[in-house]
Amino acid sequence: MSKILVTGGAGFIGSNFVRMLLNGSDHEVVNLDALTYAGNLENLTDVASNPRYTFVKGDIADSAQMDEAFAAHRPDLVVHFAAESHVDRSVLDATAFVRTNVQGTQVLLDKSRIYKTKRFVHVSTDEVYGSLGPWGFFTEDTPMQANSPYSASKAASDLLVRAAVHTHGMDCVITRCSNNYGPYQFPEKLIPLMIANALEGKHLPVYGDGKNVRDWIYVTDHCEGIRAAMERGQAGEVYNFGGNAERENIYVIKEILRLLGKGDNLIHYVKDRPGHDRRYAMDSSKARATLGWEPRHTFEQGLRQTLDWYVQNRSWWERVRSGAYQDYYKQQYASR
Ligand code: NAD
Ligand code: TDX
Repeated sequence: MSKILVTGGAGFIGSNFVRMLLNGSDHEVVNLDALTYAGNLENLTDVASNPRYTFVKGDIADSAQMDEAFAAHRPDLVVHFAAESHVDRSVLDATAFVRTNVQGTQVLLDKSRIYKTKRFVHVSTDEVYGSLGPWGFFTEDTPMQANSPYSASKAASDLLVRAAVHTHGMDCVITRCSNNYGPYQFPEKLIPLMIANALEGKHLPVYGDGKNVRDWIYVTDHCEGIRAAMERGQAGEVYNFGGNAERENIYVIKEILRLLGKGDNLIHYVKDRPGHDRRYAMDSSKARATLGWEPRHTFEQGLRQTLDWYVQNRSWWERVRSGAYQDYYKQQYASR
């Protein structure tokens, strides 16, 4: 049994990872999260009373706060999800992206070294590789050519992790994954936004010609990859994870409408995202061969499961859209 510090565990992928560890291992989990707009403790109500779970509110870019958290909890392992994660927000203002994704990662690396954490798992993204043409795949050796302020800040954090390995001999592993979807994804990202808008009869905004391609992976498949890298990855290595499910955005959107029994008249083409990457596609053969990992869900299975979840958990995303979810922390934790 290890004590695992999960940063960003109140977000989309982090909360799915925390749930997986609590339900499927005997590890202790300390969830450290600043509860920005993207952090939602309602993502974890089903596991929050587990005696192996602790929540700590903290900002990874605040060195004093992180010192306090590491001194109090002395984690064996750190799995680092916390980030500003939405490309559109980074186009409007990159300040928080540099602070959290770059500075915050360095603070965590420093504390992990000082407090002798055994392994640091850094959760990164395929977007650090830039954009592909119609053919080819990203491998772990593809040069980083980040195009958005978001992906540039993630690429900077990857390099800081690499530097910690080479300069300080730290045991770090970097994971890079393609586009996730599934339960508890904040409805600003493509799939949950389109589902929520369709269910409310609102327009579905398609950027540009709708023919940009993403490689979709169901969130628990990504979480299993991160766990495999944590347990069996080699220090200093990078592992790509993809869903083997390239789809044009317009296909995904039309499929959501079809499965919900809604008409294509809700589709609205809008101005393109500035610098919009055309295509991402991952070669995950290294993770398959060396970690024994593979995704369990086809896109069709995963999308159906995701649609069912958003239909059945309408109050979850309605509370997110109304802002009511931000009161939950005050009620549950602030008075303790
Ligand atoms: P998210 O935006 O849903 O969650 C981010 C979490 O980090 C939130 O709980 C937020 O409160 C927390 N956070 C933000 N700033 C913080 C700070 N300064 N201190 C502490 N906590 C802070 O993000 P996500 O989609 O779950 O992504 C998680 C990680 O996975 C990110 O590092 C992202 O780059 C990476 N990733 C995401 C995807 C994807 O498709 N969503 C794909 C590949 C990689
Ligand atoms: O309203 C929309 N309309 C639209 O056409 C939105 C929100 C998106 N899009 C397009 C843009 C992209 O081509 O859909 C595609 C997916 O967009 P996002 O959900 O914003 O994801 P993306 O920009 O691809 O980045 C995601 O995958 C990699 C995550 O947000 C990142 O955190 C992750 O690193």
